[in-house]
Amino acid sequence: MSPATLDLYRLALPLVRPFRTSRGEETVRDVLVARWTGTDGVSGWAESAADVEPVYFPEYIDSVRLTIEQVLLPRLADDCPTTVGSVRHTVADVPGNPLARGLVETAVLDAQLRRHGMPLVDFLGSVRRPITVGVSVGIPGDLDTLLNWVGGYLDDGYRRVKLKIQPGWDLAPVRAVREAFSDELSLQVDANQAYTAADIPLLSRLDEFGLLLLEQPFARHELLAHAALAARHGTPVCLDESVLSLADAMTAIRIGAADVINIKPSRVGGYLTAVQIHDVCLAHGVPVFCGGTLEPALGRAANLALATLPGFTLPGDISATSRYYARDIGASFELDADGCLNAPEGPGNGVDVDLDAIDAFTVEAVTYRLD
Ligand code: NPG
Repeated sequence: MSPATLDLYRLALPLVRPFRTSRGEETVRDVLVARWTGTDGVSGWAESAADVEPVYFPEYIDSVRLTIEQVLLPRLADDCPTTVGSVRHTVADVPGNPLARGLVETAVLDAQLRRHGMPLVDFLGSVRRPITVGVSVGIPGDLDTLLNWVGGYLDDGYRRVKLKIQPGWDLAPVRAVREAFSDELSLQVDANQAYTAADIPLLSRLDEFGLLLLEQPFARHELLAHAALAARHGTPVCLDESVLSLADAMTAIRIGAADVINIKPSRVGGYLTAVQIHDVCLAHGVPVFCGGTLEPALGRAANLALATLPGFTLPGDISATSRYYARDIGASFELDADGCLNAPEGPGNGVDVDLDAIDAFTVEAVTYRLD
């Protein structure tokens, strides 16, 4: 038996179009990919949602790598895990760091499932079904460009549109999109924490546009401000960045800070916690949708599997590969005639990783041996 190994690849994937939010602009997506190979030689793959800098998550690519190297792997080396459950158990004493823990957990889970020939959907206790997906539209330079982009995405078959907003780019773009397209268009907005409680009167004016939801208007710790906004019973308030754990989700629901929760598995520490949050939300009648971070194939596939669970009643931020990438690290996902995507059918996340693409996009790689 050879020792288990963990390969970390830092990829730089060119985006087909710059993606701008209230937090900044990306033209290339840097993605940390992990390959866990167990002592039996079976590999599992996962992607991290970490960014280059801590602009969105408190963790970032280098901090995730260091946490794995200095904190998680030394713990795992003593008792080399073969299941996601044993990873969780072994690193249970590590507080926070959901992105680092989630990356390792998800790679080990993928290896575990591939070893047993089990698709992630089956492991999650769900059934494969077509997932209605939405598109997230970055902030363009002007309204005409926005209308062109939205029109193009609707022609592509997307059934729900999410507009990024920020102070100075809020009422006008939403009004323009509402006026240009049908009232039936499912529309939601995401502020990525760009407002403060003093903006509640302004944000209340979004009510007239019949939005599905307003996502994360305030800073992540401002749960009371979100609760105050939600108490108005206007546009439903959705939390994203505020929810880094199951406890965060439970607190938010308890104090009325979340009418909806965006579940991003990598943000909350992996798919097991994502399922727990889903279950709590379902029990409390809080709808959820699967969030996205411009995932390449691995994350996209696994998120589609997660989104088959029954509480995911809102379209996810899981668009077709071509929305972001001309070339991916696995087969592309394209919308079907109903504007849906399907999780692949194979074991684990179901993606056949294109090693040539990994090679082509890798800017840095490191291998750790657990012996
Ligand atoms: O379609 O994958 C997607 C992107 C959806 O807008 C989206 N993601 O704030 O939720 C967000 C945003 C994001 C992108 C967050 C990259 C973090 C990193």
